[in-house]
Amino acid sequence: MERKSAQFSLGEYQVELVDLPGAYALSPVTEEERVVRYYFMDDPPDLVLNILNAQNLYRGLGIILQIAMSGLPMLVAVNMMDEAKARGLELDLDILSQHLGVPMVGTSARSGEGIPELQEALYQMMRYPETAHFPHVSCPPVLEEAVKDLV
Ligand SMILES: Nc1nc2c(ncn2[C@@H]2O[C@H](COP(=O)(O)OP(=O)(O)OP(=O)(O)O)[C@@H](O)[C@H]2O)c(=O)[nH]1
Ligand SMILES: [Mg+2]
Repeated sequence: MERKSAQFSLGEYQVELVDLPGAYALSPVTEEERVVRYYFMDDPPDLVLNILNAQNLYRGLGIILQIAMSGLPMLVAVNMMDEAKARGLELDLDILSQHLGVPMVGTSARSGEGIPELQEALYQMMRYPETAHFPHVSCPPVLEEAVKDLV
């Protein structure tokens, strides 16, 4: 499985971008998931740029939560916005981002739309890493109560 990387500068930072295979979970079921999981464990990146497909955002929700809960800072790019719009899909990423507690930017890699905003969001997260926070995920009340008893 190929792992390509590229370098670019962003403001005062020199960034190494490593492209990992497409995965929808960190549970090592598929080969892609195994590669991503062990990459994150063995050599944790400073930041994860999680690129999802706007046409099938639901499928990406699981990995958003898994990466966020692993504690790695993450920026989500919702790509293929051009195709999604052409199909009449309307996505309110600001609302979704607020609900999940995870930063999200809409992009179209083909047209370049949203790429400056993505770069800006990336820069802000590198410049102010302390603003990275955990997602708003809660367990069912029964579990929340049980966990309270443990700590
Ligand atoms: N219309 C449109 N096509 C896109 C966009 N981004 C990528 N594509 C196309 O989608 C196809 C797949 O792109 P890849 O970059 O290989 O996707 P990937 O997610 O890395 O795929 P895997 O590594 O196999 O998981 C290519 O033909 C791209 O040109 C986009 O924003 N809009
Ligand atoms: Mg790829």
